[in-house]
Amino acid sequence: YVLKDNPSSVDYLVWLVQRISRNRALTALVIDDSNFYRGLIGSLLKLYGFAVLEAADGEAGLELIKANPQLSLVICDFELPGISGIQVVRRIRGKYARDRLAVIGVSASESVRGPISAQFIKSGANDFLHKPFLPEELFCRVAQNVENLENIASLRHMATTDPLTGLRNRRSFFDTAQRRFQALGSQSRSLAVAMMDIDHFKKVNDGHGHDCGDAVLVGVSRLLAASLRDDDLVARFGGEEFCVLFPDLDESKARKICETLRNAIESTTITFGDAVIPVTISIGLCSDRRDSLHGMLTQADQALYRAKAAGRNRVMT
Ligand code: GH3
Ligand code: MG
Ligand code: MG
Ligand code: MG
Ligand code: MG
Repeated sequence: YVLKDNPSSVDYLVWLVQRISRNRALTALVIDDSNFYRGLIGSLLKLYGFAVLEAADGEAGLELIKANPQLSLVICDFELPGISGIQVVRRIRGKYARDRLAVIGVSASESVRGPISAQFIKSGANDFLHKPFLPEELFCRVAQNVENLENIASLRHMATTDPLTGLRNRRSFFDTAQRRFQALGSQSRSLAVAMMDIDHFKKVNDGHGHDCGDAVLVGVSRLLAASLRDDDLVARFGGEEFCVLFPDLDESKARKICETLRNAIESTTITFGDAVIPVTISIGLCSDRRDSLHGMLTQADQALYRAKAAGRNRVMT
């Protein structure tokens, strides 16, 4: 992705705009007390395809950040009425990481130019731009920073998502479930975990081919994702194994939900070409919160083993 030869500035900008805004409209916030610069930066960003929000002081800027979680970029002036640009950046970083929201500091103070850029960056800004600047300079900084965010977001997605089913992968399940488990601390709220495994899945692969097996995995995943509450955490744990964390469900409620899931999967027909594939799952459930998350998963796995041994297509605790 390097432009050949020596492109004109206009070509370069058009190329960059196409790259960074290929997925969605990006939103930027300009915090500057100077009407001139706020208007200039805002209109340049609009020209490059950004939706732009503006604030004339730090507190107003922080309010807009809170109200607009889709923000990708903040351009923040150094000298502001009320809290300084540096304080704004520190407050932003208390809540939003550098790899989720890019901040570019700007300042016109010539005499302390070096220290201000360093101060901004040490406080958590991703970059710095000195005023006055050429439009092209602004855009190169913006493009570089937004592109970094997008690359990180796409790596994060790949690291946490199972590519076949779109469900969370095992790593993401452990990270998130562990955080949820710890957040419960000594509260008496209930929690259940279920391990689920498709029955005789090998027969699907052997009888209809691997692509058909994949289609079954996708079908079962869709059904799982659609049947669960927003707060439930579902993941593809491995091959044809899935795992669910149910917050605030005691054993009898969790058992009912698992029974409904098991029944829904048994009743659904998954077709592949002309073949109709019967699918059932076995579920092992643990709702004993005294243990660690790992301990709960081990117990759920043992219950799953018992469900298999007892004839499959059933829920066991
Ligand atoms: P059981 O009821 O005891 O669970 O029997 P099973 O056949 O479901 O279990 P087994 O562990 O013997 O086989 C699981 C199979 O799942 C073996 C493996 O090739 C297949 N598998 C794992 N991942 C994938 C995948 O991503 N796609 C497909 N098509 N098959 C997969
Ligand atoms: Mg100012
Ligand atoms: Mg097995
Ligand atoms: Mg299986
Ligand atoms: Mg298995």
